[in-house]
Amino acid sequence: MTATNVPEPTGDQRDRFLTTAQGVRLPDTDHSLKAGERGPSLLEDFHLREKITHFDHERIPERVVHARGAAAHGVFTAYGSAASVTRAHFLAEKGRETPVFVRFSTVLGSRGSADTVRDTRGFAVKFYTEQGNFDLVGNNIPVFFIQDGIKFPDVIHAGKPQPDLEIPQAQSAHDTFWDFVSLHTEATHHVMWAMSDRGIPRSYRTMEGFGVHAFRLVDAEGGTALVKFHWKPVAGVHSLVWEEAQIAAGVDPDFHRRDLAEAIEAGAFPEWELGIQVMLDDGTDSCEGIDLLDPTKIVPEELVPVQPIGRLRLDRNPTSYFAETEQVAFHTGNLVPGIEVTNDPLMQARLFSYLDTQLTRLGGPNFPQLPINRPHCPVNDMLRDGMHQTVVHTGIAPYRPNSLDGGAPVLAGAQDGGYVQTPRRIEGNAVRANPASFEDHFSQPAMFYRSLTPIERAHLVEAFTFELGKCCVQAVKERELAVLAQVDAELCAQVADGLGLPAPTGQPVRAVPISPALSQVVTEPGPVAGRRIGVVADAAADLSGITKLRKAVQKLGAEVLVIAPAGGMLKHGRSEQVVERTLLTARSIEFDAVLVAGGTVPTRDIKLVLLLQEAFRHLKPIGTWGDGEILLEAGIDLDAPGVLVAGAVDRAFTDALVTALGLHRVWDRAELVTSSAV
Ligand code: HDE
Repeated sequence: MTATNVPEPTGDQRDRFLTTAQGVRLPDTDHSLKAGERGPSLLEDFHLREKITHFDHERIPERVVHARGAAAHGVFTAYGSAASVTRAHFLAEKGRETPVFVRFSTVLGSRGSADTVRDTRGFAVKFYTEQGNFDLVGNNIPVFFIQDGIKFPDVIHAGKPQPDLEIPQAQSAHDTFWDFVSLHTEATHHVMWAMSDRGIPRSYRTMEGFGVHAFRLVDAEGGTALVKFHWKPVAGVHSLVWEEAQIAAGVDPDFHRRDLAEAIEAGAFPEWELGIQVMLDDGTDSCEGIDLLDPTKIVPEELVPVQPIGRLRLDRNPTSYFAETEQVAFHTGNLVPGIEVTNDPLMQARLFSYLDTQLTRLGGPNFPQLPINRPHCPVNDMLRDGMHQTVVHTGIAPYRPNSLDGGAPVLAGAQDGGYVQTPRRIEGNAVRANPASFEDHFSQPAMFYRSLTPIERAHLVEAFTFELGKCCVQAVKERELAVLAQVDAELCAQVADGLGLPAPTGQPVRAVPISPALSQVVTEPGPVAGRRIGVVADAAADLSGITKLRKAVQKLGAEVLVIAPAGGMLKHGRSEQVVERTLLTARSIEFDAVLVAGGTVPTRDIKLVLLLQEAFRHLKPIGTWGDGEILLEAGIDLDAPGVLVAGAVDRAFTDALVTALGLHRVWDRAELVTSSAV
């Protein structure tokens, strides 16, 4: 065989003979070669040695942060509206479609940790553009803990499990984290977001994403603007309640990963709009007094609106977790012409870190050749050799200038699509110091707190009280209370109350603007695509009512799952329903609403009672059709907000359900349930 007709490895093992890595067909993979049936294994058994050796080396180091993640393929479609600020083709050309791979993650936990822990979420997007790969490596929180990348090892060492016993896993509720953030008060803004509902998203599909730093965009004429990137989920911004997050961490640690994959599988493709806040690049790197180089600050949307520039749709699950989700390597330095960096000291450190960390994690410098990392445009570099080189380069002159390869490769100027940096004046003394504008650590945290609705504030207070309540060192709690006193006296007093400690007083009240965009509670119902309604039924239930309900909500992309005492099929008259969950396998966290089908025989089965009471406590719409007896048996107040009882499944019933689902939670019910649950 010549090199040209060697078959490409397909990775598909179906309908083919099992072989060794050398392609030798194998008759047996269950028994090692032994000296007699009862004898020792023979060293000459090449199959045994290869199989065990490869297995011994199957694991690679997990990411030093963001180890736990889930990803999907999709497409980004540009609106063309960004043409006025950038020459990057994938953003500027109306209707241009660019393939993407998006990885969501938690930050602190190990690769096997639970999805629903309280943490920041990563939102990393690789755009395979025709001008090369662009990575927008963002988070679901628009600010960061630190202003200078040199502090990154510190904040991560403090947040990771404590080094003596390696506990707690995947959470910030411990002394070292609060020790650090109470001493390093520039972290306060990020901490406020992490303790808010943003720290426990309902799903990846309902998270906002932020580029965090200001980027410099360059248009076709060389004009520049500073921008902040925002991803806005079409499904709305929604969160879990704390008890749900805790239950999910045990009952279904893959909660977010499963949700993403199942939504895509069901055709409820998650979508986001990409938007930019555009600010003047006038040499001051600031906007209305906000330092754009300080990654602990936002620019309120009311001040600079987010302008939509394109749409992201995730429509394909990975086929190999390892090859794709684990081996994908994001890098903030993967930029394309028209997108440049700024002097933000956090961004500057990241430009070094990502490429560096992949060398250890992916075992050498050739990881850009891995299929998931490969650009979709031609690559013609002069990088050679190294571990795991897969390209068979031709030519003999991987250097410039050369004459032996005819002077190739040639260089691209701006007119050929080359990445030509915009000249920018840089001067100053070499100093280890921050500008004075980085000093205000409390005004924006105060703005964040005061922009939340009362229920969101209550959640924030509870989160602080929980996390500090898990700390053992009194001085750490007291110091964090002193920090909160600087943010807001009411917040501080409530947390202090919960901890049983005195609240520091005497801090001036800060006059801060309110930014309604910071609240995620909606008053108008949003879309319900991808939402799940659990319907409890038994053989006596009105199964045709379930069919009607399913038809009504399926049109909107929502799903009905039947829960019954046992698996199999339910049959009643001429109606049938497949049982998707039993009372043993169902848990309330999976559903956005829980109903009981009319006619279902009332029971006090504790699993049913728990299902209904949890859904009630977590402020989900619940309901039934028929006399409602079964809800009463479970102790549900039929007059409580968001409890839907109707004679039959009719238009009014399904409309009320869809409206309640679209509002995400029945917030009016909050005061009826104990605060510790929600
Ligand atoms: Fe990262 N970060 N980061 N980070 N980061 C990594 O790169 C780092 C920061 C973010 O799904 C690492 O490949 C430094 C901000 C995401 O694969 C590492 C600093 C933001 C992901 C690294 C930051 C992020 C990472 C670990 C401070 C939001 C997961 C593994 C200067 C804007 C990407 C890896 C994925 C991953 C370094 C701060 C987002 C070590 C030094 C701010 C979403 O290179």
